[in-house]
Amino acid sequence: KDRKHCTYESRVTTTDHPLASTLFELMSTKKTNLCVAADVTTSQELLALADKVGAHICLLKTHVDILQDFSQDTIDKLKALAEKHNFLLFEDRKFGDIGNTVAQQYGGGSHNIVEWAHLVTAHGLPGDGIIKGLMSAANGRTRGCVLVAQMSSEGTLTSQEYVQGCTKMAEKHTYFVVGMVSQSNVSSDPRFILFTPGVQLKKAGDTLGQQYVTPKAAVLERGADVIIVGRGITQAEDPAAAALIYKEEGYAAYLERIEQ
Ligand code: S5P
Repeated sequence: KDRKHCTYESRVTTTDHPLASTLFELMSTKKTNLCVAADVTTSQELLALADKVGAHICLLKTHVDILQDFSQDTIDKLKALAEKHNFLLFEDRKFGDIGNTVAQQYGGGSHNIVEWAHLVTAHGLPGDGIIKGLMSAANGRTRGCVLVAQMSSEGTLTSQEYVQGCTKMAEKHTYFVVGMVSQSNVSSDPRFILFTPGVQLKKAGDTLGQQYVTPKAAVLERGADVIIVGRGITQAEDPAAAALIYKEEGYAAYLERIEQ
């Protein structure tokens, strides 16, 4: 059966990856396909935001390198909030180097990402050594990666051939790759989760090349399983209320899609 028409619930058991199962399970229990992009610059804002939107999301996506005051304490508190509200942590590091380098960036350094992030993003550009490098740093922990197959930004260089290359790479490593960041139906395989950023209800874009579609268009036209929303929520007057709206829009579109 085509991915687009499978329920999240049915996909709990058809994936090869324990974290994909966990994610599908909590998406169907919490009735949400919303991932909030928590692009804020202080730990206080990050934790406050996670607590406000936590009930409405399946994933919290971070860029911890933009925090001015990153610390282990922040991570401990973030983990506690993830437990409290039942969501997973997704560090959008967009690894893009040779295996040996990413293994060090992922498994150590100032952020020790492997220790706390369930999922991380990586570019397919270097070839599958990047996956082998990440896996070597994961060293048996239950961790997963999402390959950036397409981007939401104007002038993106990802050709059809590149996208196919990423999909093939994912297929070869289903025990580590849980899916793709995409802007279209790059795979009909229900094992893969497609994450779509560039989602906003009110704006068409920003001044730096970001391009937006609505939650409905992301899910129904672009094949998103998970919608990623940043400023539409983080810059709203009431982020919790905005998250609820995006959650409802995204989930309604999903319910419509599985019926098609
Ligand atoms: O193609 C992409 C891939 C990603 S992961 N385009 C994106 O915008 N992103 C990320 O999604 C980006 O790094 C940011 O964290 C989020 C979009 O934020 P927004 O404020 O534009 O919704």
